[in-house]
Amino acid sequence: MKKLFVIAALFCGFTAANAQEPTIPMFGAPVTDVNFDPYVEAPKGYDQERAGIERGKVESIEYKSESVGTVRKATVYLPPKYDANKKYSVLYLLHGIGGDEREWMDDGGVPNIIMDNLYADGKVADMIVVMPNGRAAKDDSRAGGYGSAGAFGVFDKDLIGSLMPYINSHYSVYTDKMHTALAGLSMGGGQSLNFGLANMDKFAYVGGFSSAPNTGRPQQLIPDVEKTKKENKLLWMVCGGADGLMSNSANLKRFCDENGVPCTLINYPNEGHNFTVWKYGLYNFAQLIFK
Ligand code: FER
Repeated sequence: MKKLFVIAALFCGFTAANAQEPTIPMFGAPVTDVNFDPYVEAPKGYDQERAGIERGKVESIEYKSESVGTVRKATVYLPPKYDANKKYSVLYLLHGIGGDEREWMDDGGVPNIIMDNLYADGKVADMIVVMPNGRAAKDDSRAGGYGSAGAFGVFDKDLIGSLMPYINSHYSVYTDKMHTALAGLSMGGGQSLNFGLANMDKFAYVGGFSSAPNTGRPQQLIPDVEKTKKENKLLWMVCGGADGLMSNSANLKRFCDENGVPCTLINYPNEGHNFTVWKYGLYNFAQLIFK
């Protein structure tokens, strides 16, 4: 089995040393047997640093993880003029198999720039963005690669049991589900769908960007259609049209359409498994939550 992983990793162009998301090839024809939602181009410059606007602040935090048994790191974006006398919503934003708590910031996700621009244009609710390390293991370094898929699977214990309580007690935030969102890219997209839909009392808004094969089967994600319809406020996905992982998102979208569960899946035209799609995901998802 381990051998299979290694072969798959090599085939996908993934090595631990380069520590970035794997190149995902497209197998067979693109997925078309699903109702995609319309792709609307993001405005030019949405991901470029804009002169003359207020900027938020990015900081690194450390918290004690009960489930992992170590002190773990996370990255936090605070919006311009973050004010401890006000209260903010929280978006937890997860990374992929090749990343860690710095991936969005260091590998081209520019979440701070996207959020600064959205704030400047008055397009988002007041929120902070928390970027955890979703590899819930004692060694949570990027070198884990595909071998750490299991650690991604148990991150919910750390997120809900330790990180969220830390954030709730160290920042001026609302703690209820209507002010808490979970989204991520690739492995982080799968985690968001898995953990977000399994914990609708904690997360009302769930986003999956190019979700990976760790994504649960639709019937596992939505075992009770009526409950999901009632308790989830946003189920939003995007994936590149040339990304071999599209079926993970398409399977869920198809199930939702068949069962009357509101759900969005945007097919980013001709795009692969990369930050072009993930930046677009953040830009759009951030505008839809907490409103
Ligand atoms: C896989 C292909 C891709 C897989 C995970 C990924 C666990 C993750 C990709 C990413 O996070 O970018 O078969 O299996």
